[in-house]
Amino acid sequence: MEISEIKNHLSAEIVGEKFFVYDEVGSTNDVLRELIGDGLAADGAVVVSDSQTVGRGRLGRKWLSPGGVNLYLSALFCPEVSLRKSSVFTFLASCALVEVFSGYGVEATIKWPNDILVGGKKISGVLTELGTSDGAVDYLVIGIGVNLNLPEEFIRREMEDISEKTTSLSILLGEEVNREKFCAELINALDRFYGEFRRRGTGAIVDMWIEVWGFLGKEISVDVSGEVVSGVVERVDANGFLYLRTDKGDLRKVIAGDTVF
Ligand code: BT5
Repeated sequence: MEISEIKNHLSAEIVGEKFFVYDEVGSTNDVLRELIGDGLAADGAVVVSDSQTVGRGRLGRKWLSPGGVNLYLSALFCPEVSLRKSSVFTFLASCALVEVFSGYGVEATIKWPNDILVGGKKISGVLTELGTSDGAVDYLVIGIGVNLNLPEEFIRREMEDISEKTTSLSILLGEEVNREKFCAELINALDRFYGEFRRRGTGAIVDMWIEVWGFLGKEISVDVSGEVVSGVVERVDANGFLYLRTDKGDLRKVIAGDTVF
């Protein structure tokens, strides 16, 4: 990825003010954490890599990260936010992604908590990791993987078990995507939503997210550590926790899990 080409499209204030571009890393989240440890990364710092050898998802899952085709980005946020509310930053990234996809005429949807789908197929995922001390948030590292020019053949050949559930922007558009431009657009969108958070707090991000997510008042099923909880989404609180009314009439609070369809 060409750093100068990314900069050409940047209009962000804080996010991407400092950024680091690599050809290959283990995981951009780890590189950013090392830079933080070395005192080289401040609020808004961004790490981008052309490929990742050990890209990861949540709960030790793998994120397939072939070189030269996709976007692997980690952004550092040092907000005043409590531990309880930190998952709102996953929402912030999801809103930014949906907005950028819509600029390409692609209607993306959010699968709670961290997947971005188009036509039911995963195109992007968000991995939020925290740095804490004494129970308080020092920083958040938001890792984002986006399938940009991932070819159909790669998906068929290398992603057998999930090939039916995976897509990329180039497949949807039928043409190559300029990765640098997309990267800058995503940084710009993250910056705008971060500005919104700083002005109006987590509640504003949750409200926007609820709107984009679109499942308030609808029934969903969530896998919570192996137990599937189904119910109508009665509300989403300011921490981003879901409240599901089950058919037995109980109200179940869901903090973490995976949506199942
Ligand atoms: C995620 O986890 O979706 C978060 C992915 C975050 C990746 C970024 S890349 C930059 C930064 N550096 C990192 O090391 N990670 C972040 P999760 O919800 O746990 O989903 C993981 C699952 O998605 C896997 O188990 C596969 O089923 C599927 N998957 C793996 N690679 C994929 C890909 N390239 N495209 C679509 N689905 C994929």
